[in-house]
Formats: sequence, structure tokens, C-alpha cells
Amino acid sequence: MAPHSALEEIGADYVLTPVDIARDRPRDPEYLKINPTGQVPTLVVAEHQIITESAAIVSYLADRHPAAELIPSTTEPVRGDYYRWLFFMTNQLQAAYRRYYHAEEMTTERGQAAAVEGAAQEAVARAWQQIDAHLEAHGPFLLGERFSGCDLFLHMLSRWRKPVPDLPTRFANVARCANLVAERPAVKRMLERNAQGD
Ligand SMILES: N[C@@H](CCC(=O)N[C@@H](CS)C(=O)NCC(=O)O)C(=O)O
Repeated sequence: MAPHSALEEIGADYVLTPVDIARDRPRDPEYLKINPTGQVPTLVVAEHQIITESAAIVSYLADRHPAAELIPSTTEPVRGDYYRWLFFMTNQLQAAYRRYYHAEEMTTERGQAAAVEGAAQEAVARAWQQIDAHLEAHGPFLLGERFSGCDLFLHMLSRWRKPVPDLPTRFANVARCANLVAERPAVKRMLERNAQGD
């Protein structure tokens, strides 16, 4: 959702290609050639220019299309805040979500997955708490008054509701930021295309 929103934000001409990521089916060998993790998403810019990792794709698109103002320029101090929050969300929050949704990957001990899942659920809530406190003091967006690609990431992760079902009431500043992002025409177009299964 975040890279797809970024494509819409920059007004790119793009084609979406669905990838089967069902756990019980082998990955398409052709897809593994462009993304050896077998995960989505992958951005194919040209035959020999392939980018994986959603945060990298968002940042690449943002850098290549400065007019869309998705990322502060390298000369602005706030560029550091962009890195800070994007890396926090990928390294801490998204990683905790991964442990929650794929607890069985995180232990070789049979029967331990439930304990891993419980700890991951707490880690997800802890990371949201830290983001919420930052937004309370410095919001409404992660970079203050300025919307950026970081907020596209926040919006995406805030929709992964299962570990924190009460996110909108428990983390009101996160919910406010996510709602502001959801109002953006580009994000609405992304949601519509996803709803259509496009
Ligand atoms: N670090 C990767 C993680 C991507 C990821 O976890 N994708 C999930 C879907 S949201 C996936 O492909 N899951 C299937 C699998 O892991 O096999 C990124 O941010 O692009």
C-alpha cells in the first residue's frame, strides 16, 4: 500500500501485477528471479533496474520525483527525521508485525510460537506508543506540519489491525495522522484500485 500510494502521489504511469503469496503454495520461479525473498512488493523500473523493500521503493520514488514533495531534500535537516521515522517503522514496528503474523518462523521450538506471538503483540503496541507520543508533541504528521512518504508508511501499518484492534482509540494521534493520509486523493485512488482487486 505505501509504495502503491507513492506511485499515485508522483502521478506515475504504472502497471500492477498480482503475485501469489499464499503460504501453502510454492512461489513462482519467475518472480523469485526478480525478488529472491518471494515477498511483495517489487518495483520493476526497467529490465535491469529492480527495487525491493517497500521503504526503499517509497524513498526511491520520492527522490526521483522531488516535485511531489514526499521527502525533504538532502540539504534540509528534517531529512534526518524522515530517515529516523521510516527506519523506526521498518526496523522496529514492521519487524514486530512480522514476528506477530509469522511467529512460527521465529522459533525452532515446537509449541513456542504462541509465546513469540504474545511478545510480538506487546512490541507492536510499544512501537505505536512511541510514535503516538512523538505525534502528540510534534504532529500532526511524522515530520510535523509537513506530509511525507513516512506518513504513507504509517497509514499502511496502521491498517494492520489484528495485533492492536483498539489502535484508533488507544493511539489517537496515530489515528489522526492515518486519517489525514487517507483523505489524500492519491491514497484514495490506491485504496479504490485495491478494493477492485486491480
Ligand atoms: N521488508 C519487506 C517485507 C515485505 C512483506 O513482509 N511482504 C508480505 C506481504 S505484506 C509478504 O510478501 N508475505 C509473504 C511472505 O513473507 O512469504 C518490505 O517491506 O517490502
